[in-house]
Amino acid sequence: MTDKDKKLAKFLGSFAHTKNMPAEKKEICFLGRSNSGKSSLVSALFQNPSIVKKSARPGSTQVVNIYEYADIYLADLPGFGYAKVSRNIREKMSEMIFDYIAHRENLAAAFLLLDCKRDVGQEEEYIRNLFSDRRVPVQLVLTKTDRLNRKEKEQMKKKFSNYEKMFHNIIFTSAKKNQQIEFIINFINSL
Ligand SMILES: Nc1nc2c(ncn2[C@@H]2O[C@H](COP(=O)(O)OP(=O)(O)O)[C@@H](O)[C@H]2O)c(=O)[nH]1
Ligand SMILES: [Mg+2]
Repeated sequence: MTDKDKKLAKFLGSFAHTKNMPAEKKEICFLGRSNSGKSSLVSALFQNPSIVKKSARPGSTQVVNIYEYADIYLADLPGFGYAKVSRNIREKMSEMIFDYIAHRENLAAAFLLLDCKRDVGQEEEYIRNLFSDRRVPVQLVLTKTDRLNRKEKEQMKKKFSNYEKMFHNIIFTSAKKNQQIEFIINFINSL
């Protein structure tokens, strides 16, 4: 697919509370650890990627960036996993994420991103369970697959096949190489 096949998006704003977010359209969210590739993936979906906001540095206000994408909203959530020492999973994540998952009424689906060199951790399982309590389907998106050679890719796919029951879909992507970007766009359009 060429960049012209992608859609123009519009930045709607950065929000620190779910109650302030626009809610006229259905929404799909992107979340994952810091540096998992959220902003890069969102950029890869747009014909005008320069509108995508860079993620806030740790310590600064945690916000959700919302984009209008044809008939749908796309939400880029704050990354989690910065705090190295914490007693429980919730402390590793911004309250914003819990507020969002619990209260965002127009949520239709979630993309949970994970660097393909990592493994599904407690955080990912925890988040996945929060979404299933709300009956929101979660797609596990493995990112940066261009960093693996053919053999590593095979091993990686085998590793993640253990999680097929846990997720609605498992998608192997590279924002850099435009891998499976069309699949994600088609999924968004199908909702
Ligand atoms: N090789 C490669 N690097 C990527 C890809 N996607 C993101 N990155 C890199 O991973 C880092 C984190 O990406 P970013 O999109 O900012 O992650 P975020 O913190 O989840 O928003 C950056 O250095 C990106 O350039 C990809 O598909 N391939
Ligand atoms: Mg980001």
